[in-house]
Amino acid sequence: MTAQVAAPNFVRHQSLINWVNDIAKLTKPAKIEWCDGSDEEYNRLINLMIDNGTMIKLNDEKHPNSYLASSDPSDVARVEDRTFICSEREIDAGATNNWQEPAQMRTKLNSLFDGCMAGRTMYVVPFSMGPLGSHIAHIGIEITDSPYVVVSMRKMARMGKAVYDVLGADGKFVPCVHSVGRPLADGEKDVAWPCNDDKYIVHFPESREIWSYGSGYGGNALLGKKCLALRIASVMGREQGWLAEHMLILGVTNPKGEKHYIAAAFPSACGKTNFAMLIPPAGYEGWKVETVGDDIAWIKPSEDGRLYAINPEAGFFGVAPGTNTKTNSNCMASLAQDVIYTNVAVTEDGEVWWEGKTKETPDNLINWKGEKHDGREKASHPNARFTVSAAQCPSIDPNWENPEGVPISAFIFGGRRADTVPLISEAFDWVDGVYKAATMGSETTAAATGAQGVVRRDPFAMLPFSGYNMADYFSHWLEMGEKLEKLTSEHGTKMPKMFKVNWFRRDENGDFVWPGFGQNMRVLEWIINRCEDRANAVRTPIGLVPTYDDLNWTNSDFSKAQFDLVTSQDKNQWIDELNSHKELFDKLGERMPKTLKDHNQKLLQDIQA
Ligand code: SAT
Ligand code: MN
Repeated sequence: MTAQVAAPNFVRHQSLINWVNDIAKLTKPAKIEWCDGSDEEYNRLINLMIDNGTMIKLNDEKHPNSYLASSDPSDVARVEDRTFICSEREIDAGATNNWQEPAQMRTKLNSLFDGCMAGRTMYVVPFSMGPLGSHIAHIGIEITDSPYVVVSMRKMARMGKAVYDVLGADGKFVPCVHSVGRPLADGEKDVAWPCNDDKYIVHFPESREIWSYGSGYGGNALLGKKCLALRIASVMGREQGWLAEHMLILGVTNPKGEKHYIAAAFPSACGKTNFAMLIPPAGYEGWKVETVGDDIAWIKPSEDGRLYAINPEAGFFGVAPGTNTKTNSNCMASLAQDVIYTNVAVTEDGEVWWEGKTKETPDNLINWKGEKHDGREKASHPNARFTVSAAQCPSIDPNWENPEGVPISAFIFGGRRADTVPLISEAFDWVDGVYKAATMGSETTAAATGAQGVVRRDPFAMLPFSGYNMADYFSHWLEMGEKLEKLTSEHGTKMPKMFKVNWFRRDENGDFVWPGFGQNMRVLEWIINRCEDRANAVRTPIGLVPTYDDLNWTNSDFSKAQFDLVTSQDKNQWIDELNSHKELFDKLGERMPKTLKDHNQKLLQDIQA
């Protein structure tokens, strides 16, 4: 039997209603629920999940209104090898994306989704990426059979009834279909975290559709985030002349009250959330860092050549392990109440814990799999997460919901590299900046399934997130630069500067040398001063760099010898590095812009000279 429920009167969009009924016909849920984003709905779904064993309520004194969800041990991270970009032509997906012929993929999806919601409720979730009604926002409707997705979307996006007012009778939306892929037979009891070993995260860039099957976790299932705000939005941005980027946005104010906004790209689980919420260390009295976003930036050029950025999200889906009051006290304060945790550990009296939260491991700990913690395995999963509204962050920027966005003074590109890449370098110009971003490398983390700790090229930290050919993506950035150069020279405005950082250099014992976290302020200050044309830099073959004396070491015991270690440039390592950039460029094929290939050869000559 197929459920068919008349749409509630707050939905006036007939083709949306028809689409919902078509999906219901295909997926055959027991019930359809049109979500309104109310407290009543949120609490009801939370209670449903508590009854079903998906979640527990945490100690209300320690964690008011907060819950812990535990996923199936096989469903803990993004599945990049099961993520597909099904453009009409394979070349438009490019060498770094999985591609399948769209008609073939549709046949596959039709068979997967046929009856996949049997015995379950199908939720219709309206959401806006970006402030509701803003000219830069985009609306999505996610159909899902997971109540975990519904409650998470309410924190991560502007979700609820008001979205339909913006949409009206014929507004545009991105259709997103999600199922955990675990139909229930008549009378069958549900499992705590339904999912399917067979997973498909599919994007059709031309028709701007998203279909996700088999996973209930994070970026696989909360389709507004990586799927819409990065993969689909990157395609829109290329067509419409803007950028959808895997970047945090922060604002830095110096004691004189001058404020600069910076956007920074790092791969998943490389400290974006910590950097976005940085607390200036002792000696930086009068400085302030404020948070606009911690993961995604949509960036548009204005008529005078400046770039303006918004955070399309409304919440943080951050990595818990390693977070504590020392590494990120703003984040810890954001977690004071109303949090959904996933895959962290919990004490018997309902207090959450993860590796690095406190020095001592508490007694009576239950690990993320629900077993008594015996110290042999980690208590929380390395990709355990918190989901929380951004509005709860004490460092949230007063402009974080400004629909016009914030003006960007500089871009930072960073990766996790034990060697080769120095702490900080500034690009010679836009092309060199695009080159630095295009050739980013990083050791892989637990944010995605697969081998961990191996260096892979992750251009712009967008390797898993570009919805189109990476070579075309580089061209889009190069063209953006040409456009900005023209506009900024016409209007007397400034081009954003570009920098590359590496907080993760290690010594011969494998220990991190740079203390990171709040100490990154010293690098940030130099960056701001470079933007204001008042800091010194030395030219090296691979970029403009500060000397030890160019950074502010007030209240720091970081020595010149340590600085030399984290900023050293080894000629042979760099020859290998540049050759591996060339390998990436060769792999990206015929559409790879010649400008970047030539730049690679020029750098190779300079380093050998
Ligand atoms: O699981 S997510 O894709 O949302 C988080 C991440 O990998 O950055
Ligand atoms: Mn991310």
